[in-house]
This record gives sequence, C-alpha cells and structure tokens, in this order.
Amino acid sequence: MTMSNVLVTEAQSLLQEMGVDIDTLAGTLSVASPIDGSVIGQVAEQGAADMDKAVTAAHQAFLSWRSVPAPVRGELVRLLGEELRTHKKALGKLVTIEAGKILSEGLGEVQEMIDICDFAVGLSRQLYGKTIASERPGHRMMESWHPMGVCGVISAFNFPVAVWSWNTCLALVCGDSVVWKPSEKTPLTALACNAIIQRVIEEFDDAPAGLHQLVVGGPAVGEALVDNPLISILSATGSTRMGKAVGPRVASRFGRSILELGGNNAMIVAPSADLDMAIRAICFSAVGTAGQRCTSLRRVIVHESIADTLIEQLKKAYNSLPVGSPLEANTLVGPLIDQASFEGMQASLANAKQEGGIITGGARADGGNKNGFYVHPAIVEMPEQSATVKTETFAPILYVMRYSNMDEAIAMHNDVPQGLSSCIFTLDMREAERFMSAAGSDCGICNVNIGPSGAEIGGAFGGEKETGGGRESGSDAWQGYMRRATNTINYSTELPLAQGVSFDV
Ligand code: UN1
Repeated sequence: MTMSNVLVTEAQSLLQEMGVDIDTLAGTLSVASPIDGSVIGQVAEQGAADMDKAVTAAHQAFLSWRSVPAPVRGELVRLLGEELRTHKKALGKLVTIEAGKILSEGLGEVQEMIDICDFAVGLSRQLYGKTIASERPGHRMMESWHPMGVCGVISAFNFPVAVWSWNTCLALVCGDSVVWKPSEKTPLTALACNAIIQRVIEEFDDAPAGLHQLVVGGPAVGEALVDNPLISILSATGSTRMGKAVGPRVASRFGRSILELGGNNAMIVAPSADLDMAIRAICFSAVGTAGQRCTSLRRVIVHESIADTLIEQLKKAYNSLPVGSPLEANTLVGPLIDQASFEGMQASLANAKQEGGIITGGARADGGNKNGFYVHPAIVEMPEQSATVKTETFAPILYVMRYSNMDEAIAMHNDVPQGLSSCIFTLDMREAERFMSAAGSDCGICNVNIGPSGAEIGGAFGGEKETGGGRESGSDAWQGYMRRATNTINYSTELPLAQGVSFDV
C-alpha cells in the first residue's frame, strides 16, 4: 500500500472506532492529510440555512438545560471525560493524521481535553457568586450566575479538538448549549468529537437532544453563526484578520465575544539565564507543532553579552532536529498544514532578508514525502525589530534580536501589535519580578524560566491587544459563559432607599 492508502484506511478505522458512521462521509469537502497531501476523507459541507437550524435547535435545548442543576450538568462532562480517556489514543492519532502534529503532541492535545473535563466537573459545584454588604438595614445583596444562552465556537486547525473542549466543557457546566464550526481543514477530528459527545448526551437522561451541534462549512456558515442573535457568546480562535471581521459583527448586535487571536510571543534571555534550559525551551516552543501554535515562540530578545553563544548553540540544536512524518516515533518537526502555509513562510523569510535578516534554515525539507510541506525551522538574526518581525507568520521562524539593557528589552518585547504569551529566562529575581510587573510584559501569559507555549488548562488562557482580550479555559474564565444578576433582598418591614434618598408617598 502507498502512504496515502495507509492513511485513508487508518483515518477511517479511527473514525469508526470513535463511532463515526463512515458511510456518511461522501460529501464535497476534501480533507487532506498534511503528512503526504493525500485526501483522507470527503465531508458533507453545510450551508447558512443548516447553521440557522442548528442554532435554533441548540437554543431549544438551552431552554431546558439551563434549569438542570449545575452539578448534574457536571456529571455529563464527567462522562465526556471518561469517553475521551477511552478514545485518547484514537483521537490523538487522528489529530496527528489530520493536523500533522507529532503523536506525542496529538495525545497531549487529547489529555488537555480530559484535563478541562475534570476542571469543569469540579467547577460545576463552584459557580460561586459573592455576598455583598448592603448599606441599608435589613437588606442583603448577592450575585447569582446564570446560564447565558447558546455558545458558538469557531476553532482553528492547529488545536482542532482541545479548543473546542475548553469552550464546550465550560459552556455545558455553565448551562449553555453549543454550536461548533470547526476549521474546514480539520473536520474529521470534529466529526469524531461530535460522535463522542452525542453518545454521551443520548445516554444522559437530563440532557436535551440538540445540546451540541456541529456544522461543517465555509465562510457562509461562519457568518450565519456570528450574526445569529440567538448566539449569546461567540468564542472564536484564529487569526487577527478573522477576529477583526467577527468581533465588530458580534458587538454590533450587543453579543459577547471571546476572542483568541494571533500571538507574537517572545523570550527575553538575560545574562544570568541557564542557557541549556533556555535552548531546550526555545526548541520546544519555536519548532514544536512546526511553529503553528498561537503560543509558539517567534522572537528571542537576547542580551548582547551572551547572544553569540546562544545563537551558536541554537543553530547546533536546530541542525539535529528530526523533520519528518509526525507518525514516526523520533520526529520532532512535522509538516506545515498546507502549501499556502509554506508559501507564507517563504514570503516572510524573503521580507526579513530584505530588512537585513541573516537566515539559517527555512528551506523545504525532504520529510520522507514530497507531497507534504516539510521545512527546516528557520533562525533569523535581525538587526532590529522590523515590520516582518512584528507580523505573525504561522510557521517555524524564530527572529533573534539583541539588547543591551532591560528597559530596551521590555520596550522591544511589548512593541508588537499582539499580546498573547511571553517569557523571560533569568536567575535574577529583580529582572523576573519586573518582567511580571505592571510595567513589564503586556501579555496575557507571562512566564519565568519556561517557554511561552504549552500552558496548563488551570490558568485563564488568552491575551491582550490584537490577541483579542478573551480568556478561555481555567481560573475564572467560566464567568465569560454566564450572565451575572445582582440581587438585593429586603427582609425588613421598612423600605429605605439607597444613597439616603427620601421619597415619602
Ligand atoms: C492554540 O495554539 O490555539 O498553550 C492553543 C498552549 C496550548 C494551547 C494552544 N495549551 O500552547
């Protein structure tokens, strides 16, 4: 069998194992595996009318789901977590085949889903509101958190299943229903997740049919989701360009959006840094997932006294990076998602060169398959933080710039339009604290002595500026999926007014 045949067979058997009826896979949307460019499935594409139907059904489901006690809703998510444990291997492998990330990262992505299920189960008993001291005698104030409505989820190809689960698990325990529009590049993993969650919903007495809807389609489907007034919350992950289109449309109808857009994540490497650790962290975060995470490391800002040493060691490490099929056990760098991505990378490298960049790597790599877009990750030494450096390119390009003092390093760090993730490598406590302070990194994620990618689900995930400001996943991000009611209760026999106002009738 040729590689493509093996992948088709493998994808089909994984889908079947997870409960997808593969006979229904006879649509017009061709799904290509980035491993060898071969078509591994044909999925039915839906249209705007299908989206409207899905939203209406989800809204119907919401009307009863909102009254199911939150801990019972948590039980549904617990069962989803159990299913994901059972299918971790299959789903992880399908992520590898469809999105091209190495197996360990495919499995890691499913683990991230299991983790958020566990988190959401606990959360289902902790949707706490505050009790507030009232200024009036015989009064009590409190806040209640209520389900919000239908949550629309738009996800990207690079985390085709985890991002869905962050949103869906929180939305479900918060009493919302969900409509999901996955990336057109990764509908197979979406079909698998949908089959799994539909099974859980069907077997769960308190869960209304229609609670979760999957709609696969192009921009028309996305627009129908964004513009539907029944979508109370629109959580969108993707490019800043997409966010610029989606955000204002949702805002114009006073909907709520949770935007998780581009990043241009940097590492400051200070003179005291543990260089061995910094090099390892750089490799994982800059070339892991072939540089296609929104948290991928894109810029290194290194002190001039150690720059030559760091660059030399980095080049050495890059030289030995195994590029190839993500299904092979020793591969660390899998393929880019497609040809357009490869061309985008080459264009950015050409621009960087014109701006004075010195490039190491970046060319197309063999990767064992000439139809996949494999590349040697690039290191680009830049004389300054040019326009190209300030633009996010979703590929393994690492720009390296030098600094002479920390003021300059922090200023350079923040001088990009994006604000997702950041980190500093230093053993100097003052530098570390300063970087995390109000006058330090302006990002939503700010780390010390670890890279910018690979966040745990327990923290709130998201960032500022062109990253969109949304927060998903842990901490109190759940509040984005609920509405808050402030309650004032009078248990006295008087009717005093606040602010000492008198109004005697
Ligand atoms: C993304 O790339 O859209 O922090 C999400 C990380 C992962 C999530 C990335 N936990 O890299």
